[in-house]
Amino acid sequence: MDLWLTEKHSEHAGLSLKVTKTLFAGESEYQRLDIVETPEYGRVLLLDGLVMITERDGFIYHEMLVHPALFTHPRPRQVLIIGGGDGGAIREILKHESVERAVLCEIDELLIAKAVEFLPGMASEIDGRNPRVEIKPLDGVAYLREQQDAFDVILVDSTDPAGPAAALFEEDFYRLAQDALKEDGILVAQSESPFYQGELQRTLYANLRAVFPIVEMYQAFIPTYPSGMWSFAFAGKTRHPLRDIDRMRIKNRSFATRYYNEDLHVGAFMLPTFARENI
Ligand code: AG3
Repeated sequence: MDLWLTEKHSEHAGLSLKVTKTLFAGESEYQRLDIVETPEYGRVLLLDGLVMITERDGFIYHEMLVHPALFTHPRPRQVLIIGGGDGGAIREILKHESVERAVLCEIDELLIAKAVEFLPGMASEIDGRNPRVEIKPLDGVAYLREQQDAFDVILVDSTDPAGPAAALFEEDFYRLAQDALKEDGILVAQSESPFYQGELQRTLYANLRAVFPIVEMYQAFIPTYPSGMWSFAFAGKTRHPLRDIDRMRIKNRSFATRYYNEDLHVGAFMLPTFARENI
């Protein structure tokens, strides 16, 4: 007998995956957590029934969340990630040799523990053993309130804006982030699907523009997310992701990537007309 899971992306469409095994199913203080095995996408992490990351296409999301900001900043040393309990973004951050400290501010400790247990390829750096990684099991808003002039880059690796993540899409949150960033600071936040969430994007980008002088949207193709077309918001105090990059620094990077490269860094910011209208 076949077992399938479906995530609805709209009232009448969705993504279906065949499931061969359930590795974990449980509930934390904050959300429902499932990790399942699928033949097509490998292990899949779901929060409240929504696909957060898969072993097969997760590299696209994590590379694109991390590298555009870290290659636009002249020398990122202190990096904060809010959310990101699967550890995939931390792994990418640590590939940058300039990074001295990567702080993971993830509210859900059960998520971290289960990622370490069942998603070793992503979560290998969040098991508490890497001295460059600091784990703060805290609410992102509460943590940011205590931080001033502390980070070069802040990455928001959140769920959809419902439940615990809703506050991470608000203007007040972006103001706290701006205060927590140093002079050339950059914030990047996952900003949902331009195809399905135009209205939400317009609010989110207006909130960012109220706070940061430089705001741009870039996109990546992520097959398991709603519509496959996913976006990230880039917000900078001084650095612009197209005008202030050194293509040779990206081309001559000391580590391999499977999606991100010096051409794609530029290309990702070129938007179709309907998406441009959302920012
Ligand atoms: N964060 C973005 C996932 C949002 C996907 N939404 C959905 N499936 N409805 C992923 C967090 C992984 N670190």
